[in-house]
Amino acid sequence: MFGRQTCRYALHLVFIFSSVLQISLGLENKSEGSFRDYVEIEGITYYVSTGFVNRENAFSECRVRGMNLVSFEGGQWMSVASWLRNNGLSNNWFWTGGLRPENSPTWIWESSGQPITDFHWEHDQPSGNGSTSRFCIDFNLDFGGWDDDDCLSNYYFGYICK
Ligand SMILES: [Ca+2]
Repeated sequence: MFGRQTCRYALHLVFIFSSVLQISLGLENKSEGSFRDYVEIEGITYYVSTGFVNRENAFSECRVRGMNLVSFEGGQWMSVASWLRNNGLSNNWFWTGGLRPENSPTWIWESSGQPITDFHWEHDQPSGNGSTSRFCIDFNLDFGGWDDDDCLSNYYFGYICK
């Protein structure tokens, strides 16, 4: 009788501890700005993920969803940046679909092949000028905007599909 009561008490404690653990893990995720979902911004559907992947996998994650890594045309950079800030994701790194092909001086949006005309580089970027490698655009709003990295570099960032 006593044993069963003790056992029930112990199970109750385990339940409480696991609830507390789930709550604290949830808070931790939130403070790290963890996010993975489809969002609509100014009438356009994006998929935003803070999961850490290299450029190649970011590209294929978007293709799997029938989407492309994000391009920013018109006022889309401003509206997406504003959405990210409002959702606590201004200090996350994201891969975009912007790149400069090998041996080319021209930055393009990979999805359309169109030259990029409106840039939002960090003050000391792009740093890959002079390299003949294929460079890809990523960004972090709190760092000040766009950065360029070798597309084959093993940087693990979030990504945005469109
Ligand atoms: Ca750079």
